Amino acid sequence: MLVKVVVLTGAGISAESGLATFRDADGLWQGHHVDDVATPEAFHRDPATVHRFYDDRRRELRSVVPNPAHLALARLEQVLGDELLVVTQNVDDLHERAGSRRVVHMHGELLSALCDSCQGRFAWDDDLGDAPACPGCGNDTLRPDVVWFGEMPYDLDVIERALVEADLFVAIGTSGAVYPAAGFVRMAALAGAKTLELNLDPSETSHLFDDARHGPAGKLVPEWVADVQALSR
Ligand code: BJW
Ligand code: ZN
Repeated sequence: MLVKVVVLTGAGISAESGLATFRDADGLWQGHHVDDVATPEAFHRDPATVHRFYDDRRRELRSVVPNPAHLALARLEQVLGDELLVVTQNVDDLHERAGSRRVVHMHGELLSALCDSCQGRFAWDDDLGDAPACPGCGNDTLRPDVVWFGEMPYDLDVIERALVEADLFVAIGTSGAVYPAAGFVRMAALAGAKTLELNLDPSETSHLFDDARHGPAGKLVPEWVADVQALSR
């Protein structure tokens, strides 16, 4: 029995790999709220601070590895193939490194740079704070290729099509505090999908899901994937 599944992941799935979430604990980066460093206004006001935030996180990626939750989703793709789409809000590359291939990064990627002059997007694994030249146009106008508040997330057309066709929507490790991702559960449910939340604790949108399991993703996701694998045999 193959079903169409859309999995939405957030910072919580990468927490056990050692990457900080946005809204747990004090939710601060060197005294800044995410809202202070993740807006176009913050970047124009203080580009050095915003570059430092992203350059630090890009460097940190080199020292972390996928955890059992990322690996379980890659195993699920082996079973479901094209019937699984992972939509991640995360800008890390841990899903890809775990082996997932059908991944959409709706909030962009740390390992990509976007040029404010020519709008080119370039694979990038170095710092951006030292004003490197854009490979496309030569200007020193590269910025992190991430989606800040007030900007349009990537690939919403692909995501919305998958949501209306889905039989099952699963949100993993996301607080449900940021739209449009926080609205995907309603969209999928309205189109007829069953919905499941896997999160450390109840999210802001927990009440909208048909079912919710609470605990660490590194335990819950492999258990859920094993359930799906058993049903698919
Ligand atoms: C664990 C765990 C473990 C911990 N195991 N779990 C409608 C209503 C109100 C406002 C709006 C609205 N529509 C749009 C807005 C405005 C705005 C918005 O949502 N504002 C809110 C603050 C209210 N949205 C936007 O501006 C978006 N753009 C937009 O809407 O464009 C126009 C549009 C209109 C209509 C349709 C479509 C488009 C853009 C949002 C961009 C967000 N950008 C950031 C930064 C990205 C780059 C970066 O990484 O720095 O994205 S902000 C930050 O939040 C980041 C994340 O992807 C995002 C979500 O955070 P996430 O992943 O949920 O993390 P946390 O920390 O919040 O939660 C972690 C969870 O994990 C917790 O629940 C823990 O319990 C759990 N956890 N350890 C399992 N081990
Ligand atoms: Zn350029």
